[in-house]
Amino acid sequence: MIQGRIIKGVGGLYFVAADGLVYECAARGIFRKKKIIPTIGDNVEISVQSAREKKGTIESIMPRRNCLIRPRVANIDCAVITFAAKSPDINFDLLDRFLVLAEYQKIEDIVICINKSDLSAAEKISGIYSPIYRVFHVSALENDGIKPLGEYLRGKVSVLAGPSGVGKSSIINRLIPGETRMTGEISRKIERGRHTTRQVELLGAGSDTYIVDSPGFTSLSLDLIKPEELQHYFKEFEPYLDGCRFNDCRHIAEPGCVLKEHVGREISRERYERFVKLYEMLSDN
Ligand SMILES: Nc1nc2c(ncn2[C@@H]2O[C@H](COP(=O)(O)OP(=O)(O)OP(=O)(O)O)[C@@H](O)[C@H]2O)c(=O)[nH]1
Ligand SMILES: [Mg+2]
Ligand SMILES: [Zn+2]
Repeated sequence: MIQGRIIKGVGGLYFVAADGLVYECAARGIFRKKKIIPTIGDNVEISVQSAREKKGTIESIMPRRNCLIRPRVANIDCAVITFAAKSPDINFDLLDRFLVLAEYQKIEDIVICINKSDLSAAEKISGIYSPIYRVFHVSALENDGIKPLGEYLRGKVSVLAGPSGVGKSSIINRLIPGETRMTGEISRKIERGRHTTRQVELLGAGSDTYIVDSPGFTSLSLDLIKPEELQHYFKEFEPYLDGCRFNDCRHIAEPGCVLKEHVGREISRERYERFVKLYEMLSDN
């Protein structure tokens, strides 16, 4: 039995990196019976059927530290929430949803990456988000700002998540030179329409470093989250959650709400307004 990590799944088969090799593995039937879905990023034990053909079977799956839902990846160290400064413009509702979902998934290290800095400076993002999260401004096109991002991700398993067309694959192409991922640009040249990433895949980026490219999406459901929990996923609210007059203050319209006193000061009014909007949406479900 050897230990490895699932880096890719294709039609019920799993590719497991172990001891510097990649094994093509089937999963034991028991997983399906127990409704356990082997997931990219899983640490697994495999038995090797054929060393020559590099074929094996997944025998067991180690407990997961966390598991992101969109994209579905387990044991993530760092979520890089990726948007573009322009083209497409930043959808702040969607940005906050990504952040909330990452917080809800208990990803310890969450950073924001704003690509296409060649098109706009994205000052608004810095103003609102830099006090809360580390923000990287990069241009995959001009290979600008990529190095500090790469250094930050070294030794971690990271996922680039964000809408379609913001340049996730382009950034990864810069972070992992050599193996070129398909991006929107490339396939326009071969005239097959715009290429978007379809596969979730763990890409090796040096020793102990993995980066997950993922398909972009334009909406993100937060239905799993209870409205009263939402306050815990707005990270900058944390210092002010316990001071309110009512223990179960929802920080919406209650008298004696201390959190609201900090809106427009330590808490950005926009972020607070999006919190209220999300809260109301979750309450309507
Ligand atoms: N101006 C500019 N364009 C960029 C930059 N990075 C990527 N692009 C372009 O943006 C388009 C989308 O890039 P992709 O890397 O395919 O975007 P993606 O986020 O992987 O998209 P999906 O796979 O659909 O989720 C392509 O036409 C890229 O050439 C950048 O830094 N500046
Ligand atoms: Mg892509
Ligand atoms: Zn309150």
